[in-house]
Amino acid sequence: MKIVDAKVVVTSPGRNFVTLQVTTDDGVTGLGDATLNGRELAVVSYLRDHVAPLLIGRDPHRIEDAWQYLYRGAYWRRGPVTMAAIAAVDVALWDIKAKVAGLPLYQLLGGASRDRIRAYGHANGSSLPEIFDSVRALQERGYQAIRIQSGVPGLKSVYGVHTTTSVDGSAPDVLARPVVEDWDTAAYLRYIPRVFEAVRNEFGPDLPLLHDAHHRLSPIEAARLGKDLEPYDLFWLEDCTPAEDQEALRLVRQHTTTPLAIGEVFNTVFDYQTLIDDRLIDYVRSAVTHFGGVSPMKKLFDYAGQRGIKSAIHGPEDISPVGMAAALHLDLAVHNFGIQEYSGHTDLTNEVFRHAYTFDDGYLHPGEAPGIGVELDDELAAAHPYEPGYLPVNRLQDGSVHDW
Ligand code: KDG
Ligand code: MG
Repeated sequence: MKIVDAKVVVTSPGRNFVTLQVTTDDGVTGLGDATLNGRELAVVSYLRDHVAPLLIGRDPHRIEDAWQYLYRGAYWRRGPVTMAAIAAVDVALWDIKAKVAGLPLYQLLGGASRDRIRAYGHANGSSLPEIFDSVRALQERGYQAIRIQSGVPGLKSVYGVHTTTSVDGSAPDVLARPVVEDWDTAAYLRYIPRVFEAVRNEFGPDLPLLHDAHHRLSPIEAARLGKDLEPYDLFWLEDCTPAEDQEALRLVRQHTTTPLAIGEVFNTVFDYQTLIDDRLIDYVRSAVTHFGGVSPMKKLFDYAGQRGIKSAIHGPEDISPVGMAAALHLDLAVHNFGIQEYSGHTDLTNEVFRHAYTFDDGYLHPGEAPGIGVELDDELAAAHPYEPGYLPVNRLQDGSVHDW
């Protein structure tokens, strides 16, 4: 069997998605997600100009060899663009292998370790009543674990949640530049424990609650937040310190028993080495789409599992249904599954990417279709072309740039 075509499809059914479609001489197709929010076209070029030509003529079954060829062979390894491109190839080849075998991918990863996959959803609001309504709306959709993001008095934006209006109220000039948001760490640290106290009082002790600090805190600030949140029994505090600094979490860990999660912007296992070896975290949060695909994610989970650390694959709406499907096959198969983030997609996105996975009663399942279980509607995808778009940027009150 040989690869005869590798096509990059960019579509925007509400937001941009980049998909690699690999076709074999037997007419089997495989899909991989390569969406890098706000930098999509860099990955398109990497795939189209530098990777697709190298795939033609290769045996699609040699997945590990293709991965090593693209990772080691390029010399310039790691980084989000490279690893998103490699991820798309890896997932597309797993999709082909599983389709040829006539099995859903999870069967090739060892088979199901569980019957269903617990998901968490995103609640947010700029006031407590808005947050409560948002939690109730998620509960009505079946969610049994919920991430809470809150506005902070004095700040105009709810941080870490995609917005379309700048802090000055103007609409974004999406063609030109990102919207600007505002931030005040001291105000945030004072306010967030009150939000979780109110949510616990409203919804009781049993509901698993999560919170994402989006890399905005210094180690000592994160340590204080972790301690202040202990009475509210969080499932985790996510991305509390800057992603580049593994040692930062050592200080946080020394001060709090609030569980810690990190990894959505990590690209390789080396970003986790100290964190896993020294048990500084409880959950690894990488996305299949940004970590080089199913192959390295499986290795990461096996490594993390040796230290009792669990999986929690990144799954916001900027991971396409292709990336989500790949995640769900891993979730079902690995023993040390923790939880799966799941925001869902618009109806139009679900039409462009028809998928076998399901969400019921707060639990996901990848379905039993051979492969990863996603089919791309090329015509509908083409009817919704790329639209320039950025994530927001964040500035402190003095005008300096802070992490978003
Ligand atoms: O593109 C950025 C998003 O993926 C990110 O903001 C989502 O932090 C996020 C999360 O935990 O889902
Ligand atoms: Mg996050």
